[in-house]
Amino acid sequence: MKITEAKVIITSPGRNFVSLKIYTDEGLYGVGDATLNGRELSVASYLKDHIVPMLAGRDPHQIEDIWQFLYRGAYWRKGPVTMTAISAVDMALWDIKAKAANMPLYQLLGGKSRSGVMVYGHANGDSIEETVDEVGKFLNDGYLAVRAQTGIPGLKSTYGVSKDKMFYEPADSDLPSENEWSTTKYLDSIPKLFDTLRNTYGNEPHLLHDVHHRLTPIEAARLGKDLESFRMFWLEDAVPAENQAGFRTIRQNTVTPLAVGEIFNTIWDCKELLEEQLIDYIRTSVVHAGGITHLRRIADFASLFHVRTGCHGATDLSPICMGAALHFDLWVPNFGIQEYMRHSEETNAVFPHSYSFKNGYLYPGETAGHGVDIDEKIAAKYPYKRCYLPVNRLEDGTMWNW
Ligand code: GCO
Ligand code: MG
Repeated sequence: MKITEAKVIITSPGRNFVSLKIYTDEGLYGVGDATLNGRELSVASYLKDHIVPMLAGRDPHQIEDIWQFLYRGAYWRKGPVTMTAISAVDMALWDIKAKAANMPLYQLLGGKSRSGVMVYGHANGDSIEETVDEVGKFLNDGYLAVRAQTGIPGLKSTYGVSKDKMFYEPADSDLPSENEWSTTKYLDSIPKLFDTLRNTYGNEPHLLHDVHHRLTPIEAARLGKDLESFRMFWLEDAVPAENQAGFRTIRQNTVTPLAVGEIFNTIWDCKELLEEQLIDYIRTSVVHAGGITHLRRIADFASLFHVRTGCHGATDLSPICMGAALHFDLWVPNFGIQEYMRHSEETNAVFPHSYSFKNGYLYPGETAGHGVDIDEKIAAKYPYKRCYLPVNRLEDGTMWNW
């Protein structure tokens, strides 16, 4: 089999998605997600201008060799743009290989390790009371695990609290909107939220929370301690993680489980975190961390250190990424949980897929490949619209982490 051509498809059914479609001389094609929220066109150009011209004529079955060619061959290694582009190629090639074998992708990875993939949903509200009600709705819908984010008294807006509760969307503006942050106000609110949640729903539901990179290690250690009796499933992105050693302070001071990695793009971003057992869940995704090929390498390394997977699955990762992630999750021995932030009806129509939700679990389906396609006619109805994530400032105006 030979690759004949590849095409980059940009569509914006409510938010921007970049996809790569790779065609072969045997009539089979594969699709991969190439979406990098807020920087979408840079990956589209990387693919169109620099990768697509090198694909024609290659054997699509040589996934590993093509991965190494694109990674080593760029000379400039790593980085979100390069790695998202490589991920898209990798996802599309695994799709082709599985279609050629006439098997769902998980079979090629080693088969099922479990019957379904436990997912967590996103509940949020302006106040603790509203957030508690929203968590209840997810539990009623059958979710076994829910992430809870709440508005902070005294702050106009904060990460994770949305107007539309069902299809929450953080990138909403053609120029970055500005949020305001106070660590003192935040640290005061969050333990009250989880105290109320445990009093209302007991200890059984898994509860998660995303700090979204806003604390220092010592502040994160304090929050972890304050949350200990509420038995969190995880505390996510407690600090920015460029300095992996920073996690030592958090780790030495709390037994609250730690998750990190949605913005990592290679194994090098988490090597120290894993080797030193500084985290419990690694959140690297199929789309931003080098596709199935590289994610598998990260997960295997993590398994040596009791670290489980918890792949990023926000709405800015397209259904193609979700489909591929579910096959990975069904196989990966050290699976922890999968994030599942529901896509809108418009998005689902552009990306017909075989995965489905039931009683807290997602199932990838038995379609050959990763089970997600792109309907180009519907996709063409939604042209690209520039859209940024917000930024964040302290109350005195100092730039902070969003
Ligand atoms: C999450 C994430 C998202 C990101 C978004 C950025 O845990 O799902 O933190 O909400 O902010 O994916 O593009
Ligand atoms: Mg997050």
